[in-house]
Amino acid sequence: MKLYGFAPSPNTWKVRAVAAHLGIPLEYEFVDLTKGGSHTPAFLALNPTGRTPVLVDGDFKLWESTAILQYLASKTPSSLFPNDPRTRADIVRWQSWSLMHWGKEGCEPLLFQRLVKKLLNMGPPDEAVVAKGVECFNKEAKVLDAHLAKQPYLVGKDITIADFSIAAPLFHAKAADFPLGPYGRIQEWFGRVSALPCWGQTAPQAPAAAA
Ligand SMILES: N[C@@H](CCC(=O)N[C@@H](CS)C(=O)NCC(=O)O)C(=O)O
Repeated sequence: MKLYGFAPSPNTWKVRAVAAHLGIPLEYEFVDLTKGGSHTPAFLALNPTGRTPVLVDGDFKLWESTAILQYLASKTPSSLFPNDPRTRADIVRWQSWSLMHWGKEGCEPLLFQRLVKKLLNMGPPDEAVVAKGVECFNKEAKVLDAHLAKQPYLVGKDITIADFSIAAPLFHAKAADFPLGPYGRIQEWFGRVSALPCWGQTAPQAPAAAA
């Protein structure tokens, strides 16, 4: 299987980390987003939305990182995506929350305004967008922190792909100054998730050497 991605992006990193955790070999091809690499005709033939990551498994092309996580974890039985309807629904529930709220409204605006803009020389952060991002981050973090008081991982006592999805943006928490201070249980949980060797094995190098 081959993954086209941009290593520093949480969307690519979490896919590579899950594959490494499951022992699934992935050939990796770096797509240089800083040079429009996801908008070439060759890339658009893989993903017409022009975004990374994309997984190619034989004649099957799959884009959207959440779908890729589910596909990889369905191929190799483990705690990550067990074949039990309620557990799967619970995992998909947290991934859906992440796509729409935790990631989209909280983490991504702060990542873009405070980190991506700096790396790409796109000017100063838009402080109105930052303020809204901080408000949304706090709103969702309160829910996540309270939930993690009940159990060590999002869906119970075992780690699942929901933990990978929701933890991935937090690797850039310091650089994007996420307001994590009041959320001790999120910090403890992230400590457990990020201690898995698969993250280090697939970690991006310095941004300048993002391949
Ligand atoms: N919902 C998508 C988001 C993918 C996405 O936004 N990828 C970004 C990098 S984080 C990208 O490739 N952007 C290039 C572009 O929009 O031109 C997923 O989870 O795969």
